[in-house]
Amino acid sequence: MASHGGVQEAQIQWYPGHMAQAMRKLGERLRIVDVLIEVLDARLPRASSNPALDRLAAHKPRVILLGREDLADPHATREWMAWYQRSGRTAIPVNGKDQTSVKRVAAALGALAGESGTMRAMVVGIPNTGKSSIINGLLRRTAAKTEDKAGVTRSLQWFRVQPKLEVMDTPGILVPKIATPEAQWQLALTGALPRERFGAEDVVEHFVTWSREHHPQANIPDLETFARARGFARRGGEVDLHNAAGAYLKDFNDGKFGRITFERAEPA
Ligand SMILES: Nc1nc2c(ncn2[C@@H]2O[C@H](COP(=O)(O)OP(=O)(O)OP(=O)(O)O)[C@@H](O)[C@H]2O)c(=O)[nH]1
Ligand SMILES: [Mg+2]
Repeated sequence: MASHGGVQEAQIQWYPGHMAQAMRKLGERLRIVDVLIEVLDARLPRASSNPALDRLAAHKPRVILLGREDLADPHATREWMAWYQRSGRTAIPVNGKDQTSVKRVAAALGALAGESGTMRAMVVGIPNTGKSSIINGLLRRTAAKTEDKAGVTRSLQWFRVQPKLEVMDTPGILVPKIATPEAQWQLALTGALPRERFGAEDVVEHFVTWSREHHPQANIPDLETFARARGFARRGGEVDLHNAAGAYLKDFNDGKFGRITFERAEPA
């Protein structure tokens, strides 16, 4: 396992051709876009942001959405909202699967549009944070393709949300090189990296170690315990840790281990 699986050793990175191409196209389309809607993962707002987007669109008005807020620690999310506010930005927590939650995005966009009328917004972010789901929520129908895996949206596409509001869906884009080993396993765990790019067992191991330190009271099982409890034991008593790790990742992202935020905002 260590020879090919170690998260730190392996330097997970994922920057396929469609991302490089999307990044170029984003740059081109930016001129006709009024507002950027950046969808972060509320569980890791720092690691799920893309500095390349900041450079590309430094001067565009931007609404920051803390996506998957239903899976994040609500207290930590409030701290992040205050942090963004202090830095002069608006951050709205969103659950892309919840219509009521997405309505708040529509309201924020409406406020930005003011009386000027038409507005074009571009939805950007790393893979699998819920960009397409949020657009579907705004449209109140399933128009953009969504799926629980990274890299579903492959091209730039406009949707007319209201007579005067157009929103562009874009493919999730990661940085060519993920900054830290923590960010690597956390992005793998939260779903921004496709399963075939990392060793799921290692990712779970990192998470269990992290949770022992940060949430010692929480009832978070190690992989072996989880595997036995969930029936991944093989004949002879051995357990199928590989498939158990896949189920573990799914349970984590279904919120079965509670609402967990990995990164905390610096206090004021
Ligand atoms: N729990 C939870 N799940 C969400 C949320 N938003 C989206 N999802 C789910 O996450 C998965 C990914 O959603 P998408 O909308 O396809 O994400 P995306 O950002 O468009 O992904 P790419 O196109 O691959 O970059 C889907 O299974 C959604 O149902 C959310 O706020 N909370
Ligand atoms: Mg998408």
